[in-house]
Amino acid sequence: MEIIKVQTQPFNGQKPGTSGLRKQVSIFQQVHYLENFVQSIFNALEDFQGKTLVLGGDGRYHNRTAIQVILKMAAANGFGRVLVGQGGILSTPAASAVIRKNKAFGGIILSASHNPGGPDGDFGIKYNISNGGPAPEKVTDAIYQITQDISVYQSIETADIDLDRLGSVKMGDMPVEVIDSVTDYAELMETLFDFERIKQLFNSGAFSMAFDAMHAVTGPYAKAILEDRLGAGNIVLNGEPLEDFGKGHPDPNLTYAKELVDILYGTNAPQFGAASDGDGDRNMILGQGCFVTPSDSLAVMAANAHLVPGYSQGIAGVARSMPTSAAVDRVAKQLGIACYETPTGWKFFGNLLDAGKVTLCGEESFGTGSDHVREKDGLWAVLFWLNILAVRQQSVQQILKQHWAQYGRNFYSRHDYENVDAAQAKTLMDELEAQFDSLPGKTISGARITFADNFSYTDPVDNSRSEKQGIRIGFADGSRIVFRLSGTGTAGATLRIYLERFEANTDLHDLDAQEALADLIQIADELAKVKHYTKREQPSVIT
Ligand code: VG1
Ligand code: CO
Repeated sequence: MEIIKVQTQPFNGQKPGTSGLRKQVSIFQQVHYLENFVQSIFNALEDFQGKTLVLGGDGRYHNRTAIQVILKMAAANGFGRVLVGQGGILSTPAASAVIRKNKAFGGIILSASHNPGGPDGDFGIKYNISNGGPAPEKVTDAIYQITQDISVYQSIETADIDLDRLGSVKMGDMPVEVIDSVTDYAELMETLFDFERIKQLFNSGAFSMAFDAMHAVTGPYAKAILEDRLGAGNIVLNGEPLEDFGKGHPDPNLTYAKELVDILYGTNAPQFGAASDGDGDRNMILGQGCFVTPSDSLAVMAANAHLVPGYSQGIAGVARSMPTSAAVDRVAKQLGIACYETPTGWKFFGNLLDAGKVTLCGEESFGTGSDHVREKDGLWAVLFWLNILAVRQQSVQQILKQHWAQYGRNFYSRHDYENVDAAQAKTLMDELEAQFDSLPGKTISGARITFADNFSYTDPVDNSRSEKQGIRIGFADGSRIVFRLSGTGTAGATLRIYLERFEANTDLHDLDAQEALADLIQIADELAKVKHYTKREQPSVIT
């Protein structure tokens, strides 16, 4: 095997964001762009010679091309073997499961998750470490440093391999195993959930569901698990993964998963609805005419974990990202377990999970997961809910209402202003920070501010510190407004405003969230001059 060394020059801006490096496809298609980043990953790692790398992606445009490039570079750089998903496909949680099961050195996941795909869409790449989780900041920082003065990468000249044929082949001298994308993952799910009971639920004749794969990666997984193993019937919509996701935006929320939302809110709606995102790590949970916010979903899961075989021994603790509502905190308190608050992004849960400090974790951005892998996991969340529904024999709405009655309701909403002017968005954030000293004690529209800060986090396991993770404004009644700029977008800036208010009074729990939060929405605009700086009258997406 002849290793070729290719001269190259650094590209600006190869800085991993909240979850890997995400850019427009056209940027990734520049000569050497992908190669530079991949070589920088390898250069940042130590002692991987002869070891196993896992490789796969969400099947979006450029996935197959990138996989062949990475296989050749992995061979040239001395990996012992690569496990690659058939057709280049591995959902993000499945990749995490495969890394863990095979005790691989790490994995490369090709995805821009919920961002649109296709030649005009986005592409992305991220590195996961041996625990199956996203590389922590010290690794992604090292990768970025290396991208800034890289001058050579290594590859081999050889024919592409057939990604569609299962089995072992060679890339140069390095064995490549094309593995079934679903098997390892589906087997793991069977160890966690009561498949027999869920099967009975589907067979009862009184229960049906709809699952929207949004033409993204979870189609094959949902068909194999829900339809084939659990006998759910023909319930998967948009189940064929397409390179451009059928020109859709594979983000499972009330705006982009409208087809599914219409079904669940329509006549003859099924009892349960769910959707997942581009790479299969997000989930949206719906009941008949009812939407479960991801923050509530995490809380309901924690409160009902004892009903699910994989968690019936009890959960060690829970964690949520800072902007996620405190609904799960209330459950943790009642269970007498710890609750951790981390910055946005799944990489911050890894240490807590590895140390056994938490079992369940989640983010308001439609992500929930547990210690079974080190990524958030869309289908896992759907199965968790199905298991709860099968045991409790109640509707989604009944479960949610009873939950609120017991714990109170954290009214919650996120307002996104997508693709606004980046400089204006930065000014908005800077001006908010400039007000920090004067805000505590101030009353706006009848609400008294008690604190204003920019969230920072010290990891309780390795003591690493992360600063400036989002501006928080807290009020005397416990309400919160959080302002953050997205770290996954590729065009302009995306401003996220997170709103939360606690309501103990059961009589008020049926209010619409936007109504219940109307005062806070108004205050957010006043404080940050949102309309002025975004030049928008309305958010682009409300969840
Ligand atoms: C968003 C979400 C964050 C999530 C991240 C990756 O990041 O807010 O909670 O972890 O996407 O999710 P940001 O920086 O744009 O707010 V995924 O499904 O896109 O990998
Ligand atoms: Co995702």
